[in-house]
Amino acid sequence: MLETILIVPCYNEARRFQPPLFIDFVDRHPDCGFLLVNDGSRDQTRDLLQQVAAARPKSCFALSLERNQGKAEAVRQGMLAAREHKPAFAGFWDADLATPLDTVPEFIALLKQRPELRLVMGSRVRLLGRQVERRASRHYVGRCLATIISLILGLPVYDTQCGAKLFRCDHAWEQAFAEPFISRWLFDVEILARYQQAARKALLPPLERCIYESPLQTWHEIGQSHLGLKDGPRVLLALARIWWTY
Ligand SMILES: Nc1nc2c(ncn2[C@@H]2O[C@H](COP(=O)(O)OP(=O)(O)O)[C@@H](O)[C@H]2O)c(=O)[nH]1
Ligand SMILES: [Mg+2]
Repeated sequence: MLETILIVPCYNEARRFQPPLFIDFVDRHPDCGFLLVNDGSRDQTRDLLQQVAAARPKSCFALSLERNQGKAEAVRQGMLAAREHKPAFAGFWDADLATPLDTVPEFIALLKQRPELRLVMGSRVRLLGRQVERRASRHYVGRCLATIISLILGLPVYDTQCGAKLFRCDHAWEQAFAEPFISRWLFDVEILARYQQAARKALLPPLERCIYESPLQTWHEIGQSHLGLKDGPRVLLALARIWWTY
């Protein structure tokens, strides 16, 4: 039985994806497994993911979507597939390992030590003595976006967009991934909005008490971001749609 399953959404990741890091991780952490989702890639991603699954068939699984559907749907499909394994915890982790896998056990420990927590999210806070490295432009654009998101959600959250999140597999988690998301890149915001709806119906405690942002020790920006300044209007429009919908 796998206690923890991590969904890794992969789109054209043949150059960045490093099979040995994933295999080594499950060898050191036999309670953990990966569900690797190929999101309609046009390179060798699918084969690479299948190689990992073949190398560790008890803990690594590959899922392949025919056509590219975006990170939100890739993660959602992974979560739906993960439910079959009945894990205690399920999360998603960016394939570039901008957040190192060694952070996973920290997140698991938090969920175990504090039963009230439903979700642990990585938070890219630049503090002295840590290695949280982003280009300055990306840092400031990201901080502006994060502030707007926090205002829209009415929640004092610092970093919704970090690609490292681990959920307790409860009813709220099932509900959060039951329906497709309306945005491709801001689905993290939608997840929080869905948790907030659950809290409003008293199905969850207030989110300030059951979601924990864990400041990362290490986060390295790897490669180009898919969002740039030119996407500003599109991002704001997507946020407006999310605000309207939820
Ligand atoms: N660009 C892109 N990434 C996707 C897609 N579907 C899944 N992903 C995955 O989403 C994760 C985050 O992507 P990344 O390129 O690191 O974006 P970042 O948020 O700018 O760092 C990676 O694991 C990607 O492989 C997609 O349609 N487009
Ligand atoms: Mg990245």
